[in-house]
Amino acid sequence: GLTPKSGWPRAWREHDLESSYDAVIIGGGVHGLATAYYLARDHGMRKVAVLDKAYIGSGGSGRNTAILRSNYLTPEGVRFYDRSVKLYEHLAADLNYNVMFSQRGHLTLAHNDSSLRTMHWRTEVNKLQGVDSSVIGPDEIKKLVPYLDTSADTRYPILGALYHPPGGIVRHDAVVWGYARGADAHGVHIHQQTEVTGIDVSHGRVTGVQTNRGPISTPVVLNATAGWATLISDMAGVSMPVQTFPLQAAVTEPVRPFLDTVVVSGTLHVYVSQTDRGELVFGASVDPFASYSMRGSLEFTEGIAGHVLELMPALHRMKLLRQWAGLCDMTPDYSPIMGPTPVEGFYVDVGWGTYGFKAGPVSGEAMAATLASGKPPEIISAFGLDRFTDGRLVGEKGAAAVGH
Ligand code: PYC
Repeated sequence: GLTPKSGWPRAWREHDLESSYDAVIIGGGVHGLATAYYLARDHGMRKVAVLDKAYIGSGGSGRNTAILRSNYLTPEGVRFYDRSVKLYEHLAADLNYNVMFSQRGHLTLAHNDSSLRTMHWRTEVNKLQGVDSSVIGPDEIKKLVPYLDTSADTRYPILGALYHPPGGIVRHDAVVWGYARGADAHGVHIHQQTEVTGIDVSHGRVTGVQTNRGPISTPVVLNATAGWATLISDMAGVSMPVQTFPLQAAVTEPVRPFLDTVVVSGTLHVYVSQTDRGELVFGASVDPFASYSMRGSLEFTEGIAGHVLELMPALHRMKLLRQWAGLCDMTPDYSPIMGPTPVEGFYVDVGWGTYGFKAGPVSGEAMAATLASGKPPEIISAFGLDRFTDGRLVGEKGAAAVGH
């Protein structure tokens, strides 16, 4: 039988807060932890602190529906997310931590001609970037997901789907814990329960941060928060074109495995996948009003249940186990904001809307390179804050999960 084992090493250690660090990363989600990991591993910067006002993975990294994919609409977006999928493919080996990435395929259903047109558009952009996507018809969809109602006389008939075989799901907590353990092993200090209350700026450059545990002096600060992106950036005097909305999700009781692809319907504002435990995970688009609330609502539950049943009527007896919400920082073009800001030494990795978790590895890799050299690498050059003043938006609305 199982006997408790004593003397296991802690996956990451606790440290006293030092009075200075070479870099301070605000936000202990997958983005902040991955940045710290790659900074220490690839750039030799080890005097790095990751601060989280709660516990690591308590924000968007622990609240998302763990879907990975790279079937975006813009070439910049496809290249970026494809790098993330590739990093995820090797993450378990890199971190020596089982992140349970299951590349089970991802279907985005089209219920009308304009959606189908967008799916064709995405397919062509994906293929040009070397990403595996194609448009398939109802018969092929039915073979992949026998429980889907593909008959022509439903209220929202399925005309076709964007099929993306490399997409899938991952165990999101494992990704957070794996990066935390890896960063710790490279000397990074992870400080939980450490809230940033101010950012010190002198003569246009960052000099430190104030926290509930005391001040830290540092020449480099990264805002890697979600939900608090604007509040943290405001502390440095940098305003962000971001509005924060809750996004709700839910899981059912576990049932035997029957759904081995991810199914998304933009028209019905719903996505569904089945975990290795057998639970169905459902998510919707963001709530229709800006808010910092993370409470669930009956309206969401009713809406999602109705929409799931439009797709898979056979699920009508399943019970929901629980629901929750996370905060999504939406930008005007549905792409993130990554890179330097007008305040020297103050960097951002924010504006992750409903698509941040899947970008954790590539963001960590790219932000680590940015923090180490002061210059964003090519893969994130399109996502700079200055695009909003220069009018170079990267419009991803047509591929950003479900309709917003
Ligand atoms: O972008 O794939 C996505 C997604 C799934 C859930 C929320 N966003």
